[in-house]
Formats: sequence, structure tokens, C-alpha cells
Amino acid sequence: MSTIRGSWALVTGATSGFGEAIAKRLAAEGCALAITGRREDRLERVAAEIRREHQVEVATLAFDVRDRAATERALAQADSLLGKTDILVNNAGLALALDPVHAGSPDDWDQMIDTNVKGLLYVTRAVLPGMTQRRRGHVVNIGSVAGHLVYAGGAVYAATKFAVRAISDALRYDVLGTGVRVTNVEPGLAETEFSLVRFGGDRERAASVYKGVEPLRAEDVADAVAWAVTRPPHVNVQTILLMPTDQAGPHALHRRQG
Ligand code: NDP
Ligand code: 8X3
Repeated sequence: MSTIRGSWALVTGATSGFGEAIAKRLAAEGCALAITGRREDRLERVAAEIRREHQVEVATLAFDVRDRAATERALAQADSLLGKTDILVNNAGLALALDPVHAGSPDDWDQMIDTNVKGLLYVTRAVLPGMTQRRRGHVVNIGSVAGHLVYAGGAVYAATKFAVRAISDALRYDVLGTGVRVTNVEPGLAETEFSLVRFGGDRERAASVYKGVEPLRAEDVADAVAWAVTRPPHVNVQTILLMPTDQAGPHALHRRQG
């Protein structure tokens, strides 16, 4: 039987990609869930699929993590619904464009920083006190290989993921002695809606990112998260960095012809 059966997990950004796969995987392990995202229709679809397939409780919370007041309201509601969050997966995030800083859009920078860094902090600030009081809990932050290695046009996105790594590392000092664990999961190239969002809905450009390579699937990342949160309580998996076999670094990819 899974060690996390009966736990409550809160997964942000569960309307697609990693978040959806992580929510489904944690439900398969027997967790009840609160899932979040801005797109309510998608959120309800994912929740209905999980309830049908895994017969676990699923609460849906539609809010924008950039909106501090809305985030606090939604998570206070979650607290009264759930009572406790045992596992928090800070996954909501995005990259926008691939422009050099001298041609970049400050609006894009604001959105990446506000979502990937400030949104993650707002959610964590709302959930962590309960964990430290109960002296148990697990925070999983979704970082990136871009939190270690930069690439052309990725300055601000990489900066946000360097920040996520710094937050995860510092959080471990903050919660030392409380029994709370913190894991930074750092995927490389993975096929989700990430590139579609990055390139403003340009399907052809998004598809070209994965051309000739076998990228990670969302389920591979969900597998890494599930492994980290099912270790015994005395084991904290601090970091998992995973890349496709076809990738050595951000833009070092083995592409097959044809
Ligand atoms: P997707 O675009 O498929 O999913 C992103 C999720 O984040 C969606 O559910 C989206 O929901 C949510 N989200 C985005 N902005 C907000 C917001 N302001 N408020 C609330 N939710 C938001 O991409 P991925 O699954 O690939 O991305 C998930 C995480 O993984 C991100 O943090 C990304 O940086 C990271 N990552 C991705 C990699 C990749 O190659 N795909 C590799 C390494 C890390 P909605 O639009 O409904 O709000
Ligand atoms: C997403 C991976 O290499 O596109 O975090 O930045 S990358």
C-alpha cells in the first residue's frame, strides 16, 4: 500500500502538462486532491476524470497565482475544505518568448516573475504554516534544468528557475527541525503545452522544439514527484534533475533526421 494513501495533496497548474499528470499520479497513490489553475473548464474536466478513475475526493480552486489576494482567499477556502495539506506541488508556471533581453518584452518578464517566483511564494506562504504546526508535510517545487544552465533568449525564464532553486534550498533551512521536506524537481525538455504558451499559440514553432527528439513526457515528471513523496519520512530527496536521453543540456539535443 502506498505510504501517501489518505494524504491531501495540493497541485497548482493542474489544467495541463505536468500538473495534470502529477495530480493523476498522486490520485493513483490514493491521495485526495485540491487542484488549481485559471481555466475553470479544464480544471473541472481533470477533476471529473480523476474522481471517475480513482474514486478520491478532488476540490477545484480556480485562481491566478499572480493575484495575491485571490490566492490567499482560495487557499483559506481550501484549508476549511481540506483541513490540512500534506503535499504541496508548486507547479504552475510558464515561459514567454525566446527573446534577448535587449529586445524582450517587460510585460512578458513581469508575467514570468509574477507567476514562477511570486506566485509560488504566495501559495507556499499560505500552506506552509499548517505544515510546520503539524510537524509534517512535503513541498515539491517544479524548477527546471534552466535553474542550473542558461541559454540564449532564456535570461528571465532561467532567472525565475534559478530563484525557484534558491527558494527550495533556503526553505530547507527555514523548516529544519519541523519534519517538513522540500524537493526541487528539475526537468529538461518535456512535451506539454509549455512551448505552445511560450510561442503565443504558434503550433508549428512549438512542434519544432521537439522535432527529431524523444522528449520527457509529463508522466515521467509525475513519476519523479511520486518517488520523492513516497520515501520514508526521514529521507528528503532534495533535488531530482531529469532530462531526456536525447538531451545533454538546454540546447544540446540529439535530433534524428526525417
Ligand atoms: P503547461 O503549459 O502544460 O502547464 C502550465 C500550468 O501552469 C497550467 O496548468 C496553467 O494553468 C498553469 N498556470 C500558468 N500560469 C498560471 C497562473 N498565472 N495562475 C495559475 N496557474 C497558472 O506547461 P508544463 O506542464 O510544461 O509546465 C509546468 C511547470 O513545469 C512550469 O513551472 C514550467 O516552467 C516547468 N517546466 C516545464 C518544462 C517543459 O519543458 N515543459 C521543463 C522544466 C520545467 P492555466 O493556464 O489554466 O492557469
Ligand atoms: C523548460 C526547459 O530548456 O525550455 O524549463 O528552459 S527549457
